[in-house]
Amino acid sequence: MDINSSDSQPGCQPYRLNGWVVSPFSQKTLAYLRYKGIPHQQQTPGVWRLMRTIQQQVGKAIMPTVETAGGDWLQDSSEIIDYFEQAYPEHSIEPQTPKQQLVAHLLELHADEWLVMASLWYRWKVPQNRDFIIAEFGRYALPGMPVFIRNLMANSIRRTMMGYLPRFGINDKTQQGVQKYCKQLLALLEDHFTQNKYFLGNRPCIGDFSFFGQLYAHLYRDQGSQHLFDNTPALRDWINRLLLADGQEANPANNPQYRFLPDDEIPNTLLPILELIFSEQMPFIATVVDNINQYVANKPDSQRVSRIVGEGDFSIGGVKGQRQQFSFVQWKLQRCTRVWQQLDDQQKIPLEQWLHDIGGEQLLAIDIRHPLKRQNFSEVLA
Ligand SMILES: N[C@@H](CCC(=O)N[C@@H](CS)C(=O)NCC(=O)O)C(=O)O
Repeated sequence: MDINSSDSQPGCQPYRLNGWVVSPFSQKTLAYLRYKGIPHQQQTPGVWRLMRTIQQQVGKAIMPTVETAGGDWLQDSSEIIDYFEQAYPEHSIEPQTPKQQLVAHLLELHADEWLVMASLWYRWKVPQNRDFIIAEFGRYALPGMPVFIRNLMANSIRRTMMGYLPRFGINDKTQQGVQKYCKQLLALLEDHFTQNKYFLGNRPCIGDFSFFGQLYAHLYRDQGSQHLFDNTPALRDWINRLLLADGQEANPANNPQYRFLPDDEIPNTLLPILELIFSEQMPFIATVVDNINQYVANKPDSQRVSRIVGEGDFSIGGVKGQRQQFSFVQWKLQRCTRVWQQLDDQQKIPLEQWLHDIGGEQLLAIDIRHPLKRQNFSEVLA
């Protein structure tokens, strides 16, 4: 059993994943565990477990978290997946060649930190979702409680979430842009998955799991946005492939069949998606990095930067807005920039040339002066 149906009973599995079916980062992590065939048990934490045990262990009431049989806790979907990639290196989801590695992490950055705007808008602003999502949240937060109490709780979560939307730059003005962007992206994904099994060939990369989390947990599952997938059969097949994965593709006996594309190839159908990332998301990320640089310049003795370093201009679907700058985004960006930092000068040249060719040179110009690292479940200056 898994979080897509109901709780599994505590058993003797080495890892326990705490997360809700409606949570994109939980679905990202769960899809990964399923695909790799890593033994795990899923739990849907109620509000008490979230506010007490999980808060005590990782410092916030957040999902997903993973508990190991040894009593260690992991938090943040990317960090959790990194942990498992080390523990289970067979059939790695990390491509070994530079372009593919970079693209995998750009896709991760995009789904986790940008597509989330569409996920949030459709879930909380589309009226047809209201009753559905209140029932869902009530069921997971307060299992076993009467429906009217669940509804009270779920309504209060809904109000809180609606209050958060402007932080992400989602308001009456930008919502048009959010919808336009989302529809454009889904069309591009459809085009890609008509020709490719996963983003980079016959094996999913981290970007597949990040996109799956946002698309499945919110847009595909929520009643008010399901219609977006009416004309995307290939995208639906890709979702189902990751939803039903059972470790078989990652099984050593099947390894040769399930590989990334040879010769560091990036399918042409990914280029317009990368263009979308470079034209709208990357300029905003550059403002986040600038403000972190500024923050540390003003406070040279600080060990950490604040969670939100300011507010920056952005544009989505061609509509301009302002959104808060979460410093965490730089940590996610560093997962991209470290790809070429690890290369020697000779190896860097073709990668940089390729970025120029596809309009991504601004990525090279982003000046991360103060890298962040994760320590005790939060970001600190490295
Ligand atoms: N960067 C985190 C994000 C996790 C996240 O935002 N989780 C949401 C639910 S999908 C949550 O629990 N939010 C509550 C909070 O941030 O306090 C990850 O990748 O795991």
